Amino acid sequence: MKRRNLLKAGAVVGAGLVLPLERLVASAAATAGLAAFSVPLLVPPVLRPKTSTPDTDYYEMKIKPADVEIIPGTTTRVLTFNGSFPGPTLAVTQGRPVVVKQINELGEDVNVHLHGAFVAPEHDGYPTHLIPPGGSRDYRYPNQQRATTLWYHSHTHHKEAEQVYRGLAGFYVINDPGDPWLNLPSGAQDVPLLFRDIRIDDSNQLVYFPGDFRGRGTILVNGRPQPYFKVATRKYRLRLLNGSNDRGFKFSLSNGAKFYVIGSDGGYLPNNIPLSTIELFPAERLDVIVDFGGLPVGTRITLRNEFGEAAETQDVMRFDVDRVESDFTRIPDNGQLPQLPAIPTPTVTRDITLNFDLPNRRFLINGKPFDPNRVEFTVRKDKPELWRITNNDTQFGITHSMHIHLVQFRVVSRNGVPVAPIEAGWKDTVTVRAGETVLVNTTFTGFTGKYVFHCHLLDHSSNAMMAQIEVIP
Ligand SMILES: [Cu+2]
Repeated sequence: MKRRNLLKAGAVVGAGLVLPLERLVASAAATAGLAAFSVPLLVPPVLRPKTSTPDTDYYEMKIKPADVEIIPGTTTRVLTFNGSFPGPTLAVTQGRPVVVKQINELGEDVNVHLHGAFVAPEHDGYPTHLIPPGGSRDYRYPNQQRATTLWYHSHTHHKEAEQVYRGLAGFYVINDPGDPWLNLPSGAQDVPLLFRDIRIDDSNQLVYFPGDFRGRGTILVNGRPQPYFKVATRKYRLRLLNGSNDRGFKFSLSNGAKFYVIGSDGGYLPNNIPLSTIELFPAERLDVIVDFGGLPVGTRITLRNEFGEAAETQDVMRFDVDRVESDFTRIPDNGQLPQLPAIPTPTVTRDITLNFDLPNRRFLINGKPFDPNRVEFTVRKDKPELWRITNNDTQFGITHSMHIHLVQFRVVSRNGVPVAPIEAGWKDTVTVRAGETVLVNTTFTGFTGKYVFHCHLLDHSSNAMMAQIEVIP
């Protein structure tokens, strides 16, 4: 159902475009030439601070094009942070601020948004706060929020979809100094995995069309197509991020093993949730533990995508058990993870509608395209709000989502039914399928100013499906 919705979404967005057939054929040929699970998984490098003071770490990144190896033996022109595809991982400590200087060597305007972060508006990567070519900007991140996996990416006005598609995204992990007490898998067993799709042509170059969901038939994990990952007989903590513009994933493991989900977008869940399948829509993260303990060396387990439309999008990556190791880590149990506070009583209710504007081939929030000069809602700081978000695209069955900057919110219900535990924790992005009404409880704290909220199918957000709030004291 959801897959069909997404397929339809792709079809609808592409309605105004003619997709050259030869490129579709070339796309299939390029990946058909490479056997699945023939390249090793790469883990993005962890960036070191350039300098540190007693209370702040200073990082620096250059945003620049680079030629990287996606298909073995060939190079593909992508956009990068520091030449890395995806960008280097920032691993920071909760409560310790960092400043990231972003230097624009792209030749076009760009900016950087830290997705899921609690930041002042001038450091949020507001769509029109741009770094001109040759310029730079310092982004200050206080890291005063729960330990979790965030990600940074381009948020350039009208251009975020193409810039993220071409590579401008990376992990940002906030570690809690108290985490070692949990005895979770760590070090080489704590692995960020960015899943996304691309369309690649017969000269191994990325092809971008807005809404080209069906043409993006090659799945990358951390920038490599359908990689294998050698694992030991022990537990691994996998930080899953869907970095696709439009594609949703429904993951399962070919041996029927469970994912022990311990966190969502904004922090830990109150208990591990064992699940055989987990869905991950664009921009969402899940923090999961997978246990390879006790499996015979030589065991191969495929990470499957049950939403995939063909073998190339169904087989995502493979875990190859290649050595025996002892394991003293554990899956946190009841009472070991922080409990969720009660959802506060809202003081105001807001209605948000999402719909495709067929005559103009664009996507609207409350019937309007994004206008940086218009404030959709003026909200009071520290007052709990209820957002009632309705996806009206039943005619085309288009899935949307809602990402609200600055906050981590709580999803209350979907079509009147309380959400499952996996969605009941801290979230910054929620899927809203066609015809659904999702209730979200959110409180804007800490900062005042303008922040955007938008669908995180980036081919929609960059095509007008965005609006803004202004937080006032
Ligand atoms: Cu959308």
